[in-house]
Amino acid sequence: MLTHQVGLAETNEAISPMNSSLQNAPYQNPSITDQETTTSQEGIKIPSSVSAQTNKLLQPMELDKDCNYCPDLVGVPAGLALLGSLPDEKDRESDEGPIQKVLMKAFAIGKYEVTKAQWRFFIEQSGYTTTQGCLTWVGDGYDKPPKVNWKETGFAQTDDHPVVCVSWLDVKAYTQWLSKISQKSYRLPTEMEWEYVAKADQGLVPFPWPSGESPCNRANLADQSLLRLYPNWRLVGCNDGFEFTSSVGSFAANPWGIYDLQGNVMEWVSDCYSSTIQVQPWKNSECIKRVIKGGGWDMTEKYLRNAYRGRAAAHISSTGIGFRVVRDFE
Ligand SMILES: [Ca+2]
Ligand SMILES: [Ca+2]
Repeated sequence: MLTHQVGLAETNEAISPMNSSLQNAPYQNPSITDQETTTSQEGIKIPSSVSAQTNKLLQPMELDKDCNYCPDLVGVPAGLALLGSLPDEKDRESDEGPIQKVLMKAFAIGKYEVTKAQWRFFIEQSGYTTTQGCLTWVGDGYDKPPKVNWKETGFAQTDDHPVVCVSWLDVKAYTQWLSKISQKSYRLPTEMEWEYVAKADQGLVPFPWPSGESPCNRANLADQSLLRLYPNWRLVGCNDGFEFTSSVGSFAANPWGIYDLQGNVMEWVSDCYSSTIQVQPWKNSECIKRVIKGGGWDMTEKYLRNAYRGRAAAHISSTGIGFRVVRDFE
């Protein structure tokens, strides 16, 4: 369950960076996407600066937050990421390959999706104006009702629900602001980092739960509770108890102690979408769509698979898309 609920009374508190338990650790961990890579005989792509000295985190570990309204973080260790899905995976799509093996450096990632309270604090402190026009299902298609935005989503949300109606441009601005006020290096996860954490050393599995287990026990997805409002929607045949978004941390954590990677809201990642998995960063400034991972409250199990690759243009926002952050070790 959520353990960091914060009250509105704290909204105007001054931000003071807190000491991270890893602040003085000897990490040198720039983003893997900024690195040159070499390929080993086994076909594993290895960032050139990876070494035993720069990856000392041996297991996932909760870290201190950098400020009251900063996201909770979990440090994840260096390790081998397996990206993509096996050809015989149920519901696999053609853009989920070729399978990549990449040696990842340690980094910290949001324990939860960024919440509405955390987003409100950003807006109040920065004066940022969120992208207008939030895609919303209106019964016979998607529209952008003028009154729907991150504050008023058209369904009930409390402060510990994930923020939605935020575009890729908006969430990038959030990470830049967070970096400035915390004096740490925040950014969106790369697609590789997101999938590395979602698979959590379990191999090329479609989900973090055992085959055959009801997804409604493990994630907030498009379940039978949506039927009343979305009678023609594609739904799974079970009930997870939440029509729309749920409080972050309402379902069990994955093996690395990270919540809601699958379901609740889809999550923006930094990568530009292409028809195959790209290990190297997209350098083209004319990126058309950004990748979205994990499926959400309005999607069926198929879209919650670790390897599924949603996508949307950077200026698009919707009631189903949110995000989580990554923080580099200094
Ligand atoms: Ca649900
Ligand atoms: Ca999610």
